[in-house]
Amino acid sequence: MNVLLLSMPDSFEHMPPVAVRMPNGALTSLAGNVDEHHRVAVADLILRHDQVQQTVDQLFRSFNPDVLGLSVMTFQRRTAERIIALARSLKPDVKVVVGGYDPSLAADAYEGIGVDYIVRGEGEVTFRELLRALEKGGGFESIAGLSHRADGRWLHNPPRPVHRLEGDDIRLPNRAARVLQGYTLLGRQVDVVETSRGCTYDCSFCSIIEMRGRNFHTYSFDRVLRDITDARDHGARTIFLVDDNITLNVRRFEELCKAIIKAALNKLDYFVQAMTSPIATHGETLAPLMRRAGFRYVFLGIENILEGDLQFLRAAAKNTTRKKGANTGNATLQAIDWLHRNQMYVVGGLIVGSPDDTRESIEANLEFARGYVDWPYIQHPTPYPGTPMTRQFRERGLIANERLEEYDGTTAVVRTEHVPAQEVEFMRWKAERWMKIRHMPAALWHDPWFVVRHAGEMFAHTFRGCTLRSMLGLEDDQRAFERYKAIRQRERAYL
Ligand code: B12
Ligand code: SF4
Repeated sequence: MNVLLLSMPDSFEHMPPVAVRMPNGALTSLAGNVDEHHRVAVADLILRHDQVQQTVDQLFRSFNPDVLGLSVMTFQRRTAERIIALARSLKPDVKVVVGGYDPSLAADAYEGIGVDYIVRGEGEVTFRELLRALEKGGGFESIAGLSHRADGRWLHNPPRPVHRLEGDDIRLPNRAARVLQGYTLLGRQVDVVETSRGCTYDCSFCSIIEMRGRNFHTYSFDRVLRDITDARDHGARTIFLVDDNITLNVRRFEELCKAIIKAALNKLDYFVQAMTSPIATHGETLAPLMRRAGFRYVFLGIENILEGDLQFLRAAAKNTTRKKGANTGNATLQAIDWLHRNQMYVVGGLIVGSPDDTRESIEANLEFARGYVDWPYIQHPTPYPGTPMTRQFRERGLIANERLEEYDGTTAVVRTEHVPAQEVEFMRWKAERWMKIRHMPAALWHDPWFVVRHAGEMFAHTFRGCTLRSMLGLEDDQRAFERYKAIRQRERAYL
């Protein structure tokens, strides 16, 4: 069968396509795990975000898919719906399959929009079995993790237990299946690699627990190194390790760094997401190893610098330093210090706009970001399907916006007890622009040619909505913010 797999074109404020176009790791993993006689094409629509309709049209003409698979996050649901309608108009009998976080956690929303199959949770084995059932013309009811229709009704088969990632059942991603090019992280070709799946924490804003429960499974180093090598052989110079929480097992992470160095794969740049606590506690040995292995950017899940907010986000435990088993305080500054001492950059993940936040508590977090992080990645709490936080916001009547296409993390869709949503977002937007500009010299030093060519566009993106008058302080920033909001509104209509 011909199988076309698409990821959505929607991006958000911290990932402007001019500088960041990241491949979707799920799709190449699915492509690597179907039976070999299928023809698979993977297209990340972020690479054609300004020509979505023409690209889908052209892919249908050239590839003539029997099966169309879409990977969808919640803020991309409306775009997915439109792509499905377009696909149906191009080929009415194409079988449409959806998977990823949104279809898994809000399966009901996909029942009436032209979808044939919903893959809930991990997809490799379920999708492989689905294609076999389609070829056989039956057997859908025995596929764990699949939702399908029978006699006009939707049936939701029992969930599939999470995979332990042992053995060769999940094969390497198939990067050769990609049909569009142009992945980049600040000018260097980027690819994604997994070394583990899962997390045992339960932060209230995170979808992971509802998606797969609290567990942690790892791939063997041999497989990870083969995967990195394959990414490099396909042109990658930067690798994003997309593990949910690689720092859960620090000893393993240190061994992984050593394995990367030993395999001479440390000429690549690495980008990873980490908790503050293990970096703070084990930074003395971990951080130098990370540096030697090639780590350049570390996304730190700081979440918030205030204890009350950390309690609400259920993120206090992962932000605490420990010595000999005893808690010794907030880990953030210590973690940042270890990373900076070892020449790594901190992407500061902060969340502002929790229910009890005041203007002062939001400002305290923004001030912290100004002082300590190299690249701000400040978001607002967003009520994604199935998270504990969503239930709390709903119970307290704080959800101000139900338009899911705006659930991108940088649009404030909830208000606090003290500050309206729009004002929370305004405060973040106003502060973050200048923090981002500060990182330009470091980016210029690393990738001069890219930055010289794209500095204008990057600057223009960061200051969208501003005019010379607003930059000179001759116009109220609120006006510039309104123009920025209007630009975002238009941009979201990808087709
Ligand atoms: C790495 C990552 C990123 C990376 C890379 C994204 C990319 N291009 O792949 C970056 C940093 C860029 C990113 C950004 C964002 N992310 Co993100 N990200 C993740 C993370 C940590 C891992 C995702 C991953 O690659 N896993 C590995 C792959 C193999 O697994 P997978 O994606 O789950 O896919 C499996 C199944 O879901 C299924 N599947 C997936 N798609 C499909 C399609 C079909 C057809 C089938 C059959 C099956 C299937 O099969 C796959 C293999 O088993 C998750 C989870 C987490 N713990 O936080 C969040 C997560 C996916 N991100 C999320 C969000 C919201 C975002 C942002 C909007 C904002 C933010 N919070 O940072 C932006 C938007 C990105 C954009 N387009 O602009 C949310 C999604 C919530 C939701 N309900 O939609 C998550 C769950 C985090 C959370 N907040 O809970 N993200
Ligand atoms: S530590 Fe990270 S992956 Fe784990 S639950 Fe919290 S936010 Fe999610």
